[in-house]
Amino acid sequence: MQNYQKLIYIPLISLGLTACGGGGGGSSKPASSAPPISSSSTPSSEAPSSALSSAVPSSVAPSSATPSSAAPSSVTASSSSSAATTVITLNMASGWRGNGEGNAGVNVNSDGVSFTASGDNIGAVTDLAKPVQLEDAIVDMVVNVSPEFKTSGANLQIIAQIKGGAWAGEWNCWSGNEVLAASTDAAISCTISEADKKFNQTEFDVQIGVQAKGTPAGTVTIKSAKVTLKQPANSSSSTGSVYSANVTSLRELADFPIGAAVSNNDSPTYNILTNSKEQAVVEKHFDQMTAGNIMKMSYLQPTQGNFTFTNADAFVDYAKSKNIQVHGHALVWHSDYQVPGFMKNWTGTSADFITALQTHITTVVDHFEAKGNVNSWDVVNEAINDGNPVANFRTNDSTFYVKSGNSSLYIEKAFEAARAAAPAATLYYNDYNIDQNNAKTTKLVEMLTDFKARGVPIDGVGFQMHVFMDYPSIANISAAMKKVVDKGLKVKITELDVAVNNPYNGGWPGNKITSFTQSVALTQKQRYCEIIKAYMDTVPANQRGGITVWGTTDASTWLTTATSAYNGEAIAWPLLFDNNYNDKPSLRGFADGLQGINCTNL
Ligand code: 9MR
Repeated sequence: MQNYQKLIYIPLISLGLTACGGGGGGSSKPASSAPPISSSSTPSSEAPSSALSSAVPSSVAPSSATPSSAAPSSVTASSSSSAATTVITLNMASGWRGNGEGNAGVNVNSDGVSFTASGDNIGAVTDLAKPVQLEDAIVDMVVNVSPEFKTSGANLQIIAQIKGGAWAGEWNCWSGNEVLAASTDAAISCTISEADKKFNQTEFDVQIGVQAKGTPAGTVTIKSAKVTLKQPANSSSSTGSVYSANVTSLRELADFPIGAAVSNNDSPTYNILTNSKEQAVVEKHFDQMTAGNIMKMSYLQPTQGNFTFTNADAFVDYAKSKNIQVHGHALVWHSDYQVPGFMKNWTGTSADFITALQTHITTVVDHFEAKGNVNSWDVVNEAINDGNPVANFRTNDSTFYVKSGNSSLYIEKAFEAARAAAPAATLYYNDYNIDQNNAKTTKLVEMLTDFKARGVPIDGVGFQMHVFMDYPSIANISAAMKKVVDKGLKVKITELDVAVNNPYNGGWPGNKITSFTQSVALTQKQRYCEIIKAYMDTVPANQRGGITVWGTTDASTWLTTATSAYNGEAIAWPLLFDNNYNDKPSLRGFADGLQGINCTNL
């Protein structure tokens, strides 16, 4: 039996993952902070003017901090290749050097490579020998900072730089202090995708490392580091595919919202406010956006009473300017990473805790009601456990349950607060695996029956649907949706992606698909079509809340993180557009499903 839960929670929480490409941590960057600019490893005259700029001059002399000799001999890179990826594990025993003016150098010991974070841009780097094509490569590191570093409030920035030519650098990656815990391992990640394919070269070696940002103190230890190169050139998922789904506009094929989860500063690379390819795809095909991260609790109220709407406002304003609705996600979610510390550490009464929860909901919903185009909300996310054969509400793993006095009362209180603040908004309960028509679905229906009987204001159910090619069955997906339809509630597919690899189906990794071939792409097309068709066939028009995909390109999916079940390998290929924003066959499948066209793998 598949267990999707494993795939979501364990790593993200325990390692405090932050990823430049698709990860969540970057979004916690304090709104007032300067952007993550490198000035030490890039001569100051060529430093990009903002973190999101690709304005690296074409001709620049190397800085004194960067050795002019590109000899990479000190690095031992052990590579393992498959048809899909090459992973370079960096040697932590030698080859590293201090980087940045005034750097005291690195210490190498059994823990890894350490440096004293004595100032902004102080860090450690090592070399990768040419030829190495780093465009879209993912750099993953496990770092451990000292208590002084944590207390200093400084941040970390993974960097990469070509050691010659224009000395182009990747300066967009940002791991905010909030994702670091004193003396605790944290996984940080960066997708190298500085504009214009600067890293797609063979002439020069490349230096890779991490540096402190802000006014740091203490030490930083890099415990491990690896580089996962992009798909090989013959992969249809990473190269300029000649395929066209011939879909003019997905949203024009439906009279309900067609959405995508998008980022702003939580993923600088895929920032909807600055990435023109992301904008083009979103504006062409979607009329609803969900914030992948930045409307979660800790982003909006990091400390009690301090609401930080800047990033979310910019996101909503962009949507509004393009006539795109926003689906609010998520008012209440137990997952540790987005629960504000003041709630996790609550020592007051349960009644006061519920009041604090209501204050969060009321303040947030009021705020976006005033802006105008947030029309629906995931009010409570994932409150039901995965118990088998009997599911129940989450208990000890939910701050909300525990702090509400070991009670699920918080769920209905959340819905009541949301309804009071937004009488016309559509209010959803959102969860994963309920599409399996299993014990969790049964518990869901029990809750819906109870809520309806007692007048708790709920309008619909969000089926996340992070699914696989082979699981769950269309019959179970339809049956589960029908149970919600029969309650008179709306059904919304809120987070759809279809991973081509299923790590839970028993044969893994022996049956791992390592190359996104045309045949795989067409099978995925059929699967997308069948899922959308099941939705259209099962949910009556007036109960369709819409369909949202969880991301745009395969490059930005959450399923490629270092700590997901895919171990940082880009082998899920779960979305509608390839790494270069080209249409995939899955886009055609989605469109066919909306139009009732036969679902085929042709
Ligand atoms: O896609 C999101 C990823 O960037 C974050 O790191 C992660 C933790 O905050 O959340 C991901 O989105 C989740 C969504 O909010 C709720 N359902 C499961 C999604 C995938 O984990």
